[in-house]
Amino acid sequence: MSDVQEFDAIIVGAGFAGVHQLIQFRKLGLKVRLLEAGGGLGGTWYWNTYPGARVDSENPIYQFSDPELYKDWNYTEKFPGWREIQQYFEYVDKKLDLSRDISYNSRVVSAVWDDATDRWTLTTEAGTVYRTQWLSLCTGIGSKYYIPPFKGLDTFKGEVHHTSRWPTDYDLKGKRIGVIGTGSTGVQLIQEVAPIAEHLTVFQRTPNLSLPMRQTKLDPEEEAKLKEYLYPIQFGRRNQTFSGYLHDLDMKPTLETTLEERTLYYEDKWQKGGFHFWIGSYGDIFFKQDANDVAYAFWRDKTRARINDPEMKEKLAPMKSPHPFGVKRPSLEQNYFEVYNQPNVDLIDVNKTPIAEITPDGIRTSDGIEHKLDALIFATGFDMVTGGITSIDIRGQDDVPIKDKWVNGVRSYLGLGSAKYPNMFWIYGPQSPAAFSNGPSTIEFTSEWIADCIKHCRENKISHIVASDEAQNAWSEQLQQIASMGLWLGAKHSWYMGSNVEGKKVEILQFPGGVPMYEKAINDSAAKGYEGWIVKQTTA
Ligand code: NA7
Repeated sequence: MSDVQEFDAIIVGAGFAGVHQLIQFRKLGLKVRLLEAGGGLGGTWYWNTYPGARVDSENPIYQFSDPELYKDWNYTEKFPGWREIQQYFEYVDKKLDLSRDISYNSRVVSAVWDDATDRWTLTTEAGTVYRTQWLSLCTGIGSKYYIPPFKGLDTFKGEVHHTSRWPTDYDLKGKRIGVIGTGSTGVQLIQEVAPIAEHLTVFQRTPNLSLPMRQTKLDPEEEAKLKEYLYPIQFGRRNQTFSGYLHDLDMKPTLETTLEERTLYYEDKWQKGGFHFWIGSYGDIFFKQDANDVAYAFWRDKTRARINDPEMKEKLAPMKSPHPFGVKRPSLEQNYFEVYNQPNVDLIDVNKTPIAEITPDGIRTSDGIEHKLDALIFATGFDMVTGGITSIDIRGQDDVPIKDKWVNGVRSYLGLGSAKYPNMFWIYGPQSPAAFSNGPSTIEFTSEWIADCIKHCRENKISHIVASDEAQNAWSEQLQQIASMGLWLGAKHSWYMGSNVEGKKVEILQFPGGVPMYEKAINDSAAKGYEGWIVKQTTA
């Protein structure tokens, strides 16, 4: 056992959550190690380097709220691209010397709990073994990429890439490119590929009800002034809005407004850009179909006006909504719809002509047409929300892998941990608000909650803490109950519901009650002496 490395706490994953958790654990004085599968910091932003990859959360709030960090950092754009976000992480690393506590290229493959010693044993792909009392999983919601099982995939002679494993030196210029998928990733990529490809063929299953981003350059001098008086207020507001943004849902019922009133209102949201029209607008679109229809009609008419060809209009922005607006994540676009006015771009609706097989030279659709390609790009997403956790062989008190436990549905208490897996927490994962919120908003207070919990345990000689079965059942039921009031099931394929991955249990994967309700729930549990958690007291 001599080459087992011992720590008080181990963090898995070095994105926003892992970095924040590392900072918190250092403050507690824990002997901590962060294990990261990639070769650098950034999590999502380390892996997703495909052309056009950028964040949909707007700044200044897509960064840590610590003034010591934001005072010397300036994003150049309201919605920065992947490279700039990587640079942000490099800046934070330099400032806080994070990397001395991080092992890169260390993919954790198993975590096994021992009740006798109250320790986790972790093993990496390379065979390195760690032991720790506390385990924080910061594996993110999109770390396990997904390629659907298409017939003939292995036969394709050209280049094949999934967007989250992008070779940054790969030149798409002058090639015949096929893109499968029009989620957030597909939309961003397609905008970049269309102007340089000889030909672009997009295979679409569900049109993306994408919203105008309205990208803006940020002026450092102007930002310096705002940092003085506005940033602190903005970072405070982050936790008070439904989705952790600066804008909030408006609970005025859509249909209690006059046509003039809501047209002006919608127009204002539309011009502001970003997610204003979605989660900064009338909130009843999430549970009332008639309200939703009104929002969809506004989106549809705006969008159709940008597309020339009538058939293309119908494919991209159909007269009848493909699903309730906003119950599937819209992307933010800059010129996405204009791309389809280009003569070198084709859009294949795979509902009408499904992909029959991938051939050595391209993709054959069910109508017998072979779409010839030099490169095939999968923008087909991820085993979202749960995949980062279930791809590790995690065994708790009953030795059952968590991935087996969750086959029939995720079980967690407070979206923080699961019964039978003591001293193991996660941030921004299943049954937390996760991507129903601006990442750093939820991440910061959750990470602080975990650090406070560990502090409480250490001060009270508690060697382990674990969710009770009753508490987690109640939490999971509450989650499904809130979700059942909404229109979520109206989208046939959606990672919000796990229905993007074949065979995955269909259920709401994230807490749909909003950031303030979530923060209150986790704080209430702590304030009531960690209600819903079972503790083991040490005798020493
Ligand atoms: P998404 O949003 O899951 O998008 C994946 C896309 O791939 C989507 O358009 C899917 O169609 C499409 N897809 C998946 N399987 C198939 C098959 N079998 N045939 C055709 N098309 C398919 O992943 P992204 O990477 O774009 O975004 C993930 C999140 O990361 C994003 O929302 C941000 O929060 C960050 P579908 O729409 O399911 O019909």
